[in-house]
Amino acid sequence: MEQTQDHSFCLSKSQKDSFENDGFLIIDDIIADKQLIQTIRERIKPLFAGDFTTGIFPDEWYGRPGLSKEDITKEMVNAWKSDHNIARLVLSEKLGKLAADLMGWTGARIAQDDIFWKPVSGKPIGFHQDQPYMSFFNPSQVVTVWIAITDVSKENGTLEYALGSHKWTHDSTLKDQFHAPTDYMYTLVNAAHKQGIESPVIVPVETKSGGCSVHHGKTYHGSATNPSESRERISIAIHYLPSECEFLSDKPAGYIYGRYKIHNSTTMDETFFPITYTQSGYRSPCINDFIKDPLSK
Ligand SMILES: O=C(O)CCC(=O)C(=O)O
Repeated sequence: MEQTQDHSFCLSKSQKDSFENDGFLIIDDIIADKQLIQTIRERIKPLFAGDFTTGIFPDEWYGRPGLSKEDITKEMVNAWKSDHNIARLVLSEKLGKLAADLMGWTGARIAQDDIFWKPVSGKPIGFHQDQPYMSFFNPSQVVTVWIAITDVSKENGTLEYALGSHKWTHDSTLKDQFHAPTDYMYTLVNAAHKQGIESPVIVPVETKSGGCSVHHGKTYHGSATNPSESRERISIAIHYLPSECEFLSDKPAGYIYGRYKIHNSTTMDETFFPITYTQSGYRSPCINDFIKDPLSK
């Protein structure tokens, strides 16, 4: 099977300019391997039921059958460790190159992945910036590639961006609700007002499955309740750091990342934070094992 590698992939100047001006970029059909997207779509339900084919549990798992409310947006973090099909998407060189090229980095490293499974009538995700969630690293830069696993549009609660908000000068904090807030635009509207903007321009990501959007770590984004009576929405976000990134030595690394910080060291071990693309051609050697089907060994 194809491994979502495409070394010829290149962004145009107008795509780079759009990202620079708007804080995001939507690209249709980024994943040529439609079979992989379909396989991942079929794996979502078993994954959330706890079927981890590699034997490794994800780092976060909200939306467990029988334990969680049915109408929240289910979320799973670092499922690439739990399922080799997710790994084949998340550890793709092409997506790493896309992230690095848009940010002007020499390479890209996985911070974490994040599955969002928004059922029919599924509750919103509050507007936020990604950067404050990843403030444990040096250099402190983040970019996210968000891949549509189902077709996505306003009709099924797609991701929304506040145009140009990556250039706003007031950064958010983490004190507002992420899952199912009463008003999913609350943080955004406050931030816009501080910036002197009455009504921020909101752009929904509309693309078919296999398309993607990429957003800067400072771009405000969130998503509404799924208004559809029949169409769930599934997407996988991949948060990237620059390949040379290290932990800050003087700051606790937080709830998930702290588990992987080696004592008295700032090194980010490539087993947990693989480098998926560098201009020199280097990729973390462990990737080849992660993308193999463990059941076929
Ligand atoms: O898919 C969503 O609704 C939220 C996505 C998100 O927060 C992200 O990609 O950083």
